[in-house]
Amino acid sequence: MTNIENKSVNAIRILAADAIQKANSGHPGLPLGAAPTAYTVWAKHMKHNPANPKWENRDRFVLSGGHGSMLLYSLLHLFGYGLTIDDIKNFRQFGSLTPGHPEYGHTIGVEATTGPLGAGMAMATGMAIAEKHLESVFNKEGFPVVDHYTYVLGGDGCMMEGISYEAFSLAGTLGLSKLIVLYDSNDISIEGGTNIAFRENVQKRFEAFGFQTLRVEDGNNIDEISKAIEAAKADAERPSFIEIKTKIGAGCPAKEGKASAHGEPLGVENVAALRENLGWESQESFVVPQDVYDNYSSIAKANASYEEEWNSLMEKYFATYPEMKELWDKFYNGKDAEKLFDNEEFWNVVDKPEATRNVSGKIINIIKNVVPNMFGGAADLAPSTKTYMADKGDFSKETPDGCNMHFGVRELSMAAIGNGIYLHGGLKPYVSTFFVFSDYVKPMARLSALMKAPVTYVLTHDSIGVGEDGPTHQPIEQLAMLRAMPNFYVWRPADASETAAAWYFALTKKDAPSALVLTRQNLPQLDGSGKDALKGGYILEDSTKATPDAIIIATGSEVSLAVEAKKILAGKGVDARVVSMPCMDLFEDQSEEYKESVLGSGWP
Ligand SMILES: Cc1ncc(C[n+]2csc(CCOP(=O)(O)OP(=O)(O)O)c2C)c(N)n1
Ligand SMILES: [Mg+2]
Repeated sequence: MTNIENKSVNAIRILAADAIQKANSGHPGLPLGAAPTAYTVWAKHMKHNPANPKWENRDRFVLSGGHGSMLLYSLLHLFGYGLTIDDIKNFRQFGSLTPGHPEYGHTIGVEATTGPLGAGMAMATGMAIAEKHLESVFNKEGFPVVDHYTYVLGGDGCMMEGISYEAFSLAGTLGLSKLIVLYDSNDISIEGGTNIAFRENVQKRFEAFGFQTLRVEDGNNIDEISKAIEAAKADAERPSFIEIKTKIGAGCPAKEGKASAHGEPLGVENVAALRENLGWESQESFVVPQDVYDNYSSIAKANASYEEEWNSLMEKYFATYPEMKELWDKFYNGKDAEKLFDNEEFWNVVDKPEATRNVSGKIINIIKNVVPNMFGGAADLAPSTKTYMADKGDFSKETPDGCNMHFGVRELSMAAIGNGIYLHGGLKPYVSTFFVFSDYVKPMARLSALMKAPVTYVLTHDSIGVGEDGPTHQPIEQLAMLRAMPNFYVWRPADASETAAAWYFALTKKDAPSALVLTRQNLPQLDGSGKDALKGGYILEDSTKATPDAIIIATGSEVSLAVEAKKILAGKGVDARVVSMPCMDLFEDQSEEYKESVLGSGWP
């Protein structure tokens, strides 16, 4: 390690320690311990261009241990991603660009919102899946236009969480050789040494998943870390796992190796001792020597050339294969889904009683012909959830061009992988399971909502009509749970055209996920249903009076019952209106005027 490299690594540590001290809150242990790893990846391996953080072929980096956010913010500042030193000073302050945990869409350069441990591991797996699929769609002899790595860094917590087991079992099966997992292995988590709760051989576990396993004994040795990354990149068959032995809070004498370094400021004296121990030249907080800035900016400049090379490759590629230009635009800026609005077949797939899961299955098989980048599947339930796209192939290690994902029985990581596929860009992901198992999905659906990621959740076997499986398979509180989630659009369509509306909305909504809650049992096709459903709620059958005697609001399988109830009430002199409300969240978004026209006003 050269002197300037050493100083550049220490700059990450000092900025993290200073910011956490100023905020009097945060997690210094990870940034201090993992600074050499992060520097090695970002400065020596990653192809990224701070001047264009959205460059499609950049290497991705996900900080799965989101509590170590200051590690990422230091890198984004030093590499010139636009985070200023004032942003660093505002760490953890309300409204700042440097929130407690990294937030996608809020801070430029953050590839995924992380904080729930392990989630980043699964989202990175999703990114690597997207990369592998897109490689097979676009790459031609001599034109590796999709060709990048996905790095993910996390600690003991990320390794303990079940979601990472799920995701990496799949990653090994799929041979995601561009996925590189960096394990900040410091044997410490919040309550103390990890041996109080975690003694398994993580290396052997990854070996069993089908990963190449590597180990770096000294987490301060950037040459060794770099060698391991070289080996990871060289394996074209398997994803790689690099365990890097580090000390939590490295460099701070009183804190190094101790659980107390994990989640509290080092303390003013210890920050001073850190400076002293690292031989840091400035005693003043937030001061980074010019030669360190220069080192980072020269690396960033050199990196920009990767994108320039790629741009000229793309130019030749599009000139050689003009049809691929059209396809690329469809994948990356596609407006194909909007065309479904005028597609008669899409809006009228059946004219007899039918389960909405079956209707959805037919609709998916229309969508796949119009929207070429549909990519998704189920957690081993596609025959029941009707999510299989006929003739679109199965995505596998051997057939990466397939568009049907087999997630295996792994609902939690399926949802996170769906997020990762979306975050990568280029694909429209959907995921599916039984509605009752949305309990297994929910924490990652929450991340979709937070990240404004339009992932579609197809959740079938709604409500009490699920058959003979019994209470374990009967969703009761799930609807209320999902409806309570902000920025998450829950659809419960009543028939085929409302199911089409739900899909249309899900595919065209740019900044929120949707769930389609679908029946196993047949539902009649209603008169008067259709595109009005795109308002979330509408009058399906009105009363003859300007002010109805009653309004019956129903959703999904109960709408046809409401229509029957209206008839019975009419016989008893009650003139009722029936409102179908397939998506309460979307109805909420409508104007007050519209809402009043449906629900009336001035009710006692
Ligand atoms: C799902 C989830 N559970 C619990 C937490 C709270 N938490 C934050 S960090 C942490 C311990 C993490 O240990 P490790 O990954 O080893 O990080 P280190 O202490 O080495 O920085 C826990 C339990 C969380 N963020 N997410
Ligand atoms: Mg740890």
